Amino acid sequence: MSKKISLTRYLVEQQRVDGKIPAELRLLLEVVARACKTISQAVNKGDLGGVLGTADSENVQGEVQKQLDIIANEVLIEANEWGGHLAAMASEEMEGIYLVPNRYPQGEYLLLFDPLDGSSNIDVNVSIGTIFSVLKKPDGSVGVSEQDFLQPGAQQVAAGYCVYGPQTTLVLTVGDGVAMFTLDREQGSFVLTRENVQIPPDTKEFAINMSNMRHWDTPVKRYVDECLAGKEGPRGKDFNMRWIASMVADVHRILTRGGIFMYPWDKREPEKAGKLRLMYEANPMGWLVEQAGGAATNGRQRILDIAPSKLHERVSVVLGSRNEVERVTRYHLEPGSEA
Ligand code: AHM
Ligand code: MG
Repeated sequence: MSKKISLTRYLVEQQRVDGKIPAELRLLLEVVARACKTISQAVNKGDLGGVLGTADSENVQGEVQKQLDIIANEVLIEANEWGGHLAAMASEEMEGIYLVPNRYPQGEYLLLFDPLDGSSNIDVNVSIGTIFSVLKKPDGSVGVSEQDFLQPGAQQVAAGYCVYGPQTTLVLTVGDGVAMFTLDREQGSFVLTRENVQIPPDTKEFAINMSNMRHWDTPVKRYVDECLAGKEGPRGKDFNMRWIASMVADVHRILTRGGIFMYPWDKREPEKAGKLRLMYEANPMGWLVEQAGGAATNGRQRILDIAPSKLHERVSVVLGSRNEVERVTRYHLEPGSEA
C-alpha cells in the first residue's frame, strides 16, 4: 500500500527541511485547512443544513450576501482568532480589517480571504471555494492597521484555495511549488494527491464571460476573436471554451490541465479596474499560477508587482498557460491599444 501523506505531515516536513516555513506559519495553515473542512461540511449539507439562499445584507462591494458567504466568513474568523499566530484578518465580506481580540495572543501574520468565492453558484450545486493569502506584518510596525496589509502579492508567504466540488481539494503554495490535497472524509484529513503541479505553457482552452464581449477593450476582443476563428484563423488551431463563474474552479481546471482565464477591465463600469479583487483573489491565484510555471498579469503588468492602495482594490486578471498570457499581455502593450 502506498503511504499517504497528510497535510499535517507535509507541513511538518516543510518546516523541518531547510526550515522552509516557520512553525507559526505551519500552525496558521493547519487552522485555515481545518476551517475549510468545516465550510466543506456546510456546503455538502446544502438545503439539509438550511444554509442556502440569500441573507438580508450586502457586503462592502454592494453585493447581496448569501447565507454561506456569512457562515464561511464566521468559520474562518472563529478558527483563526485564538491561535496566537495572527495579528489581523481581512475578508471580502468585511469592510475593515479584523483585529485579533485583546484576550488572545497576537502573532505576526496577516490573513486575507474570500471566504466563499463563486457565490452565484452556491444555490445551484456547482463548485465554489475559499481563497486565502498570508502576509507578514511589516517589521517594526506598532499595532496593526489596514496599511500593513497593502503589500504587493510578491510578498505573500503562503497562498491557496480550497475548492468544494465533486471532491474537496486544498491547493497550497509556500513558495516551493504547488501541492494539492484531497479531503479524505472517512479519515477527516487532507491527503497529498499531487505535488509539483505544472501548467502546460500552451493551451487550446480559454475561460472568459463571453456575455461581456461588447464591453471589452480591443486587445481582449482581438485575442478571443482569434481563438474563435479556430483552424482557419491566425492561431491555426481550434479552441474550446469553459466558464464556471467560480474563479476557484476555473483556476483549478487550469492548474490541472492548462488554459487561460480572463476577467478583464470592461466598459460597463470603466472607473473600476475589473471585477475581481487584488488582495484576496488575484494575488493568491496569481502566485499559485506562477509557482506552477504559468503567468498572471493585469494585461500590462505582473499582478504580483502591483502595489495596492486599498484593501478591496479591484484588478483586471489574465492568468494561466504562460504563452497565452504573454500573448494577451503583448496585445495590450502594442502601440495604439490603450484603453
Ligand atoms: P464573488 O467573490 O462575489 O463570488 O465574485 C467573484 C466571481 C469569480 O469567482 C468568478 O470568476 C466571477 O465572479 C464570475 O463573474 P460573472 O458572474 O460576471 O461571470
Ligand atoms: Mg470571490
